[in-house]
Amino acid sequence: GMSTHGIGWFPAFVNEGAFRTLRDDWNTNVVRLAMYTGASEGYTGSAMATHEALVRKGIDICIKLDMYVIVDWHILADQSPSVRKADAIRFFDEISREYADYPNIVYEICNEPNGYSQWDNDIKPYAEEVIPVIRKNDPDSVIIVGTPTWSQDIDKALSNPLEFDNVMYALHFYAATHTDWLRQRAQNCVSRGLPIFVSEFGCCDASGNGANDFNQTKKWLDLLDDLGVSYCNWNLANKNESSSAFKQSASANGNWTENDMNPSGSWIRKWFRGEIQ
Ligand code: IDC
Repeated sequence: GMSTHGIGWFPAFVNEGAFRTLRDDWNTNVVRLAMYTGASEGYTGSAMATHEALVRKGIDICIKLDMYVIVDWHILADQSPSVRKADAIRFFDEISREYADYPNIVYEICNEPNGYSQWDNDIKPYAEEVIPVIRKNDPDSVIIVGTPTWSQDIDKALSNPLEFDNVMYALHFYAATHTDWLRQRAQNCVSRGLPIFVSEFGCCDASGNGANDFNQTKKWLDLLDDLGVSYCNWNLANKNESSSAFKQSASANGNWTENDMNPSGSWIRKWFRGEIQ
């Protein structure tokens, strides 16, 4: 599937025409709704309710279109998910209560812990507080948990896993930055039974910009297909950066043509359609 950019910055891309095109023309079955959760990233004051309303709008569209939807608590600038833990608990309690009857929803409770945020003493305890809140309302939905170092250190989760069912761990890669060594880690962890979900990857470098490396992207996606691991591409927007699927001139409303797409958007659409061997 595709991941949105921050829905607070690119709200127009949360619409039925766009998601329908992703389903029918891009051959995808999941949309990830990225809601940034740092105050410095716009999740503050009255904007919080606005962004949460956009999440609900995106979920409703995915339910209507019979697609999966990943509700991504997109922690990034805050480094540790503990910073907004109280809001996370309130938000996931509300969403899981409202949508308990819909198997479409996948919860992603912390996009990319980074910096000082470590697994054993920070991310795992956060997950141990947030997961029961969701489980109380929605007993068996899939919950994705981010891992240290911008969701690269899945090995930390392998050494000290969570004791809940239906939990998966996030592995994120940017193809021009993360190559053989991180693929090796993915392979090792999966072979040892760790359930992983690549809820975000880019064809370019980790800045979200710079040159695409489709050769490395293909190595990654071939491996993930072999392992049976799902993935979402960053990002569904028309920002002036190479990871944005669309040119700034493109509309947000779907029915896109080649002319609307950046190289990454064009490549990833072909990949999803099985047109790249
Ligand atoms: C990037 C966006 C960029 C934005 C920046 C800061 O592409 O437009 O200015 O965030 O908010 C991630 C993050 C994701 C990043 C992306 C590229 O999950 O939010 O988006 N990236 O840097 N992890 C690794 C790379």
